Amino acid sequence: MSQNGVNTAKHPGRGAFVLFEGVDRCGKTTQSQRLVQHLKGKGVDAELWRFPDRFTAIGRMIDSYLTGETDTDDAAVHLLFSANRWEKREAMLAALRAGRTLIVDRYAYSGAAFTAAKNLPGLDLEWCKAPDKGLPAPDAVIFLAMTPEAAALRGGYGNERYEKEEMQREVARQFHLLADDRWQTVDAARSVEDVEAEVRRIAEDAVACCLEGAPLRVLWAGDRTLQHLFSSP
Ligand code: DGP
Repeated sequence: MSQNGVNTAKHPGRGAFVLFEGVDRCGKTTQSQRLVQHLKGKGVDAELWRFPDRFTAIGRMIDSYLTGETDTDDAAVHLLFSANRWEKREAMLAALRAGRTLIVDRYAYSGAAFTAAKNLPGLDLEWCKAPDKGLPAPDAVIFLAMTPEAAALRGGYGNERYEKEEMQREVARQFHLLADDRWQTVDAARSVEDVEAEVRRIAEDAVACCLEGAPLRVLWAGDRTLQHLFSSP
């Protein structure tokens, strides 16, 4: 029933929401993919999600902004990124209710950190957080810590809008201001296997807590929870 802290038996508890955050090229994609495979191998119903979801109508606008095809006002594009998360909220809740664990590559912390990193008048970190308040909060945030310089050495940045060392340095600074009680910093400069071992431990703990019925919290809203949505009929 229980291996390495993960209970794989059928249970009335909900799925866990495990989030990866970090600067570009810190290894989120590799680690999130490996984690899903690992959890599935242990009999956990797990699925990989990624924000921005570039395949919705809003996501296509975001994609065109990121690739430089279009220019959009900074405040407006910030709200598009947030809307892209809100449009997935119902599906996210339904999956968690069905007992599915979601491993999510970026979410509202990236939303706040990337816009705040632009240091634009009026768009401070509190303003940046506001539109995402009320979304489901992650049960664990795995912050893959890596300096932008080290990240740049990993094959270099691509050509998208934010893939520049100076921007990434400011994003890292903003991320540190966003660390909360669900936040776990993992040194991502180590080998894939070492990072993975720590990631597994954090995720398995979250899965176990949620199986036992840990309430899903509301993002950036203190102790508010969404537990009423998870009660049995
Ligand atoms: P990715 O598909 O994970 O490589 O993300 C694309 C880029 O968009 C990356 O540089 C991070 C940035 N990004 C992700 N989410 C948000 C967001 O909500 N707001 C802003 N401004 N940028 C974001």
